[in-house]
Amino acid sequence: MKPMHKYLVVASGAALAIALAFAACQPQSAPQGTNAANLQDLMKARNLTEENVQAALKTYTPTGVKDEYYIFASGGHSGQVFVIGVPSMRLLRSIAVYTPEPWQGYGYGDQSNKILEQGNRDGKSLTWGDVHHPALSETGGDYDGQYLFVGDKANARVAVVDLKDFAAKQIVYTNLMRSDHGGTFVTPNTDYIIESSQYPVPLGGAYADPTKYQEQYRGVAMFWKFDRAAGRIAPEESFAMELPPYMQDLADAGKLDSDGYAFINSFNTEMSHGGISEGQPSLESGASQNDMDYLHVINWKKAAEVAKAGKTETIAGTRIIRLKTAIDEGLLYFIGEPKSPHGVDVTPDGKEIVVGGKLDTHCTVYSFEKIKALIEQKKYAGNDPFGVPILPYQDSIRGQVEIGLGPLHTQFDDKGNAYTSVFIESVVAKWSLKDLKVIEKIPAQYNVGHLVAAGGDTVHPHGKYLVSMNKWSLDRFAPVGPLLPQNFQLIDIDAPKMQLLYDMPIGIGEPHYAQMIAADKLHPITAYTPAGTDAVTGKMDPDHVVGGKEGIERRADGVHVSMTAIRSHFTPDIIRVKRGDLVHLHLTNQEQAQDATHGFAISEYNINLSLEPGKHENVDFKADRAGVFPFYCTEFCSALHLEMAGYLVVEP
Ligand code: K7E
Ligand code: CUA
Repeated sequence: MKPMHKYLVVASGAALAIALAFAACQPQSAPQGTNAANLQDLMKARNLTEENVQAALKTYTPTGVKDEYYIFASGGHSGQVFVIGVPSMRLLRSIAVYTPEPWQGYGYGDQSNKILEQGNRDGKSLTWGDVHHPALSETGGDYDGQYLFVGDKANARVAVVDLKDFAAKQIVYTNLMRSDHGGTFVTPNTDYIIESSQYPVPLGGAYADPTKYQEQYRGVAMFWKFDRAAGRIAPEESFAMELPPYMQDLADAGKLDSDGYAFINSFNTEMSHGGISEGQPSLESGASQNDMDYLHVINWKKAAEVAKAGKTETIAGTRIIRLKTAIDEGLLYFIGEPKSPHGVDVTPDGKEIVVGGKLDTHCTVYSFEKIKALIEQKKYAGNDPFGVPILPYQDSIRGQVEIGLGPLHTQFDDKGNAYTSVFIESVVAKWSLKDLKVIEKIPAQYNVGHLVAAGGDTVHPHGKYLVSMNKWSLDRFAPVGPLLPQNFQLIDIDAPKMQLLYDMPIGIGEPHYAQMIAADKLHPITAYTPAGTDAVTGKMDPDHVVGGKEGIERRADGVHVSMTAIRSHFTPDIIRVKRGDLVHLHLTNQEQAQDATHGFAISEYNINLSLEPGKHENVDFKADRAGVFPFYCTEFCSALHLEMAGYLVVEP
């Protein structure tokens, strides 16, 4: 037997050709499957081309070797975020945000229940979210690896995830909107997190018939103030801006030259509101009549001053700059954008804004310098029906790029190139920012939505890798019934020609946008220290349990069980209560060793906690049925893991 590693060790990049040639010289035995004696036989047996092998060598990550980048991908209607390693495309973990998730114990203990409860709008328990646009916190326009913000389109909420422990810490919302889409996007130093509404509703949750759409429905741009020291959004320091009832879409914050500004797309400037069965055009056709919609240009820095000066009203608990004030103070301008635009992306130098028109074949490149000059000269082409000044379109743009059918979203590399997803054509188009010409297209399988490149929306994009986040996978994977996974395709963008490297099915939700960050920017903890820490506050939980101080105590408010977990037992391991007792369980994992996580589940009580090393959890439940209920550790933590169990004994 010829040892395989002889070829694999040398086979990288240009060395591959040599390795292959060498392999070809070896005597041909009759190889089958992975028993093949040499590389070429293996390729033959598995029907692989030289390009396939090259792609494999660019992504294969041996055991123990870590990925160079992390992707934080929105989880769509799973309500989660997926963390994926690049270039291996291995799923590293999910982060529960808007949806209870038992593995993480999220939504099954008091600490995480409190976070989910923050997102219960009007007291209504919401157990899912539609995550579209995650945003990493930035310092000076670069990812700093500290926080991740996550928007929920379905219920107009924004969540904060701490990247120290990859866990959700806060959910906020404003009653000014009921759905969002232009969220979340951060300003270059994460002063504000932008969230803009998608489907206009009457401000503050009031009732108004859809026939009163133009008079009473409104869009909103929300600027959530981030308190970095606290690691939380400060709702009381946040403010909103009223917008006309166009359907605001994606947003992006200006940077460098355009720092202080925000850009938001819109469609449906026709103000169509549906009503197919009431003799009105459907939204689909009603919203697609005009050749131009409006790019919203917002001076958020000035708006923050206006809000600080108190020129706001408070509606449904949120300070809002009314539309008239926004116009009078010079905070809001429109520019035409063709046609039914979707993505808006500021270039790495902050000088230009790229807009993709879903029903157009172009990307339009706006010049911030020109926009600023037009605003200063008050050179308007007119006003919209609400009085918002419209800047002349031709004078605002540098030009257009003929991209193809259905350009959506754009990312950037370190060599002055832009990459635009082209939905209808199912390709990724690489084009030159300098001369606005398409350089190359690579097919995507299929219907590409967002793209993500390494640092692709920062002031210092890395190039290297790009992932095409495709909506349909069709024939790419082994069939799994009518509901198919999405398809993430990893593309090498450093090669002279773009090369497809890997297809990764996502069978848990529909990702939209993602962020790709260099792994060395992240410094996650391995344990909560000291043991007894509340994972949400980061402080010692007042009810934490020290070894030797365990016990069961009947108090006025119920039975308090103070329990510890350590390999491989719970103390106490028999909990005796009476039927009808309210039980307050306080449980500390005493471990500090990496990966020494214990779980805690009680049969038929819908409880499953995840106790990572050092974590403390509290959970209240009513012992409402008499009987004997086993509890056990749900993480295979040691050789005696099965013995890590006990009984909840509920006397009749
Ligand atoms: Cu899916 Cu950014 Cu919500 Cu486009 S959006 S694809
Ligand atoms: Cu602890 Cu299994």
